[in-house]
Amino acid sequence: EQVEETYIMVKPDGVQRGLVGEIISRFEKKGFKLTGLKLFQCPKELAEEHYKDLNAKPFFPKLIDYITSGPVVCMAWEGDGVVASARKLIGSTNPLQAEPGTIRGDLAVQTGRNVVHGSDSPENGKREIGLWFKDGELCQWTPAQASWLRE
Ligand code: YYY
Ligand code: MG
Repeated sequence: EQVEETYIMVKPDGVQRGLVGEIISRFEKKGFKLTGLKLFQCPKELAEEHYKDLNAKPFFPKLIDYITSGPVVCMAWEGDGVVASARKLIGSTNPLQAEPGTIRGDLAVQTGRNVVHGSDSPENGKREIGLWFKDGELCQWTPAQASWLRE
């Protein structure tokens, strides 16, 4: 059985606002496994490929400017149901509609500055990890706490 994986990214506003540790710790504490992590200045072409499904939207140019406006923190996380669970931890796209307790609900106020990205399907999780990470940048390892998280 294939383990599910998701691509999570702290966007430039999250990095500038000093929220990197806070955001990583939400996924770490939940019990998912980190398999990739780097600080990265995203080139425009990669941002456009990542968000290609949105390229006809009126906000697309601003979205690309935003994502490339400073370093992002790229992460790969794996675990059972990690894609949907991470989306719940992140909260709604519009931070004003995101529930308290979620990352966007607690830490952001505008859709255009919503601090974090999470893949929306297992297929996109794989696709996005493949886009943002090179071979050799991901680690396969067994966390010491594994047997205390899952029976
Ligand atoms: O997956 P998620 O990030 O929650 O939302 P998407 O619908 O995939 O949109 C990606 C990204 O685009 C969103 O996080 C902010 C931006 N955006 C926007 O600036 N204005 C909108 N009306 C919708 C999305
Ligand atoms: Mg999305």
